[in-house]
Amino acid sequence: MSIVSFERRGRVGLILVNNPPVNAISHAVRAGIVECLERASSDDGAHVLVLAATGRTFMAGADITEFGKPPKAPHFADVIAALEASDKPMIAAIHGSALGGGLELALACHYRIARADAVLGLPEVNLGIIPGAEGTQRLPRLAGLETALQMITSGKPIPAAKALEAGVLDAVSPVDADLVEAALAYGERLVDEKAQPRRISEMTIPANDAQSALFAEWREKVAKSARGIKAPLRAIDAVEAAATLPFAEGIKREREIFAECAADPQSKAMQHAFFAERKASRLPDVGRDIKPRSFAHIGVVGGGTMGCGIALACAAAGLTITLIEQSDEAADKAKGTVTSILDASHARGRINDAAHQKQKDAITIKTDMAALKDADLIIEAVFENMDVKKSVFRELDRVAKKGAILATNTSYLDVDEIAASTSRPADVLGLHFFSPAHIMKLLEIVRGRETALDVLATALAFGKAIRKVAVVARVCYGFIGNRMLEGYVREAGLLMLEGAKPEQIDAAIRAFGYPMGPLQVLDLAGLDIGHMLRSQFPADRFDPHAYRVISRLVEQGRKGQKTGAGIYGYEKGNRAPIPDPLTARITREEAEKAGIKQRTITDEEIVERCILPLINEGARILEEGVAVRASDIDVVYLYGYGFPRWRGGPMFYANQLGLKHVRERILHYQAQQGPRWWTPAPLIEKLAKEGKGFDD
Ligand code: T1G
Repeated sequence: MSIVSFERRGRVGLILVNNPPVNAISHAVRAGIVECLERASSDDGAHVLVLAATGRTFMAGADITEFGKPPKAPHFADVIAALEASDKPMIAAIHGSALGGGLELALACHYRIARADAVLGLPEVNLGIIPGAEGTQRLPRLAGLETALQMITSGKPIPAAKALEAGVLDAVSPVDADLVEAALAYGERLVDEKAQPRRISEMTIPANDAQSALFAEWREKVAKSARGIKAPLRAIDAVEAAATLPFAEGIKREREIFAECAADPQSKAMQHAFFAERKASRLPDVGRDIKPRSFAHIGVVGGGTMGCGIALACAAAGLTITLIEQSDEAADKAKGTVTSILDASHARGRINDAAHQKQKDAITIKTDMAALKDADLIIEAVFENMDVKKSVFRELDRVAKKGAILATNTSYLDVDEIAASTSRPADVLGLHFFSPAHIMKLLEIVRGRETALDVLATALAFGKAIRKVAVVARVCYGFIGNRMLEGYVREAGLLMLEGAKPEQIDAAIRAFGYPMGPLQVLDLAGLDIGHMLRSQFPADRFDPHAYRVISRLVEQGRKGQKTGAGIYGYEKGNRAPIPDPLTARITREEAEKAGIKQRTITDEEIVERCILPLINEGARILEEGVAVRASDIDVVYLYGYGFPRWRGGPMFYANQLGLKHVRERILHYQAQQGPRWWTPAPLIEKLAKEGKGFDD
């Protein structure tokens, strides 16, 4: 079937796009639509035309793989113009996701019908750009400024029902009806009614003096939510042009702003992130021919925060869960946790009544491991201690059915050692969730030495089913994310001893683009977590001074927000960190003991000292084969640790800095701090010498 086809059905011409998997609007699609439009307009038997797409979705946007390449005619503007100029009424028939350029093509049509489960959106800001096919000019004219500003600055799609209400759609067809048939019938009706083309570009936005206040309010709101990303604010400028300029000038303005955003490094980073996330689930040795095992029935061992979060994530994906706790009391507590989270989600309107009940019913809590005998995939989420985990796995080995997959949620411990405590190491791997497990998107899949390929394929399919972003790591201390985190936390601790106040460190890292600085995060997660973990390893494994302040705070019961005080103080019921004189005193004492002179430290040094160790450790992870590719490391940091998406991730950021520069700066800190933590990874030495980046 050609990429765009035309056929006449009754008195209606049907233009069908067929460019799997998401009907991305490539050059061939653009040329095909223009060519079919010419054929349709000269077919006298076709009085109304329908533009639709095959497969799982209407056009989901421009073909992002063409970005950065010289654009080839017909350009988007040519296709948009041809559609809107058609003197035969054009109907867009939407199913799946009409996104970006896809929705913009639909707006160039004169009428729009969608299947009830379709979504419509302009997500370009997620790629660091703004809609570039006149969407910023047509959507406000059709749906009003508020709806347009909300959709374009958030990048979030809206469901068909809402789009109908907002005037973006003219009709919605039932999910089980054939959309094309519904669109053709709609076309026949328009023929009977002698309907005329309705061109949005000819509509105007009624000027009113409240507009400048509206744009000012939106600029203030978006400046906060955009967290350093420029595109959402630039999108407001483009929408404002729709309200203040004639259409022809408005699209010129849109094009200028689009070009500025497209040229900005932010958009390169965010497009990198888009593809990196999808690449991460591809393993060189796990082809699509490897069939995943079933995972309909999930077992969870441990009903603490993690266990309940994992159970909830599975319930939200429609899976059945049996959760095991050790006692009736612990089981009741777990039931309470799960119920209160679902009730809160329901109260906030996140889930409807049916989903609320269904997800509650999906989770059965028991106290006998034998209840897991039919589970397909069992996830252990008990206390982070090797002996405890081994005893759980020995029992699972006895109870679980043949072919069941046994996964540990450990954050650090050796998955191979855990696997060796069972008779089925090929069925064992790590599924490292991030807390809270029902919210955080990242899932580190830790493949053991013996993990079978179909077990990996199952884990990848499971990750997609529960809407996680999965990255595969091999076994090492801390896998990818936590292993890199160690250097980040160590340097924050040393910077405190050397004279940078906690609030300066956190502010510098927030200015770099993180939502929270390292010390705020430690107070949020609990200072005792890392403290307890480090105590399980020989002391000389860690820097002798970096954690002294934290250790003393923990010894005084100051474990962070959960105890009302940690590195910072907190007022009751308020999470805002308050610089604390006790921490300052302990820091001075520990600096003196360590013979560390306090000095004024620049924000630039803080950023380099915290970020370069991520890059250096990431390079080691790459050269050891713990991560398959550099972009996987970026995905871990974007989805699990708050690294700013508009910087693409630590490895993408390093490529943009240049590895020669990265090496030089590491050597600069080697001179200041010594070689133990500041020796460039061999891969950085090699690539810097060759003038290459991590992806070369
Ligand atoms: N271009 C090229 N490839 C794309 C693509 C796109 N727009 N969208 C998805 N793919 C690939 C993706 O890499 C993956 O490839 C496969 O399709 C399935 O995707 C002019 C300039 C549509 C909601 O931002 O949000 O229009 O890994 O795994 O989970 O103003 O894809 O199989 O080889 O994500 O079912 C605006 C981006 C572009 C939409 C489907 N549009 N895509 O999700 O599948 S800019 C977007 C998505 C633009 C105009 C501007 C999602 C999806 P592979 P998937 P999914």
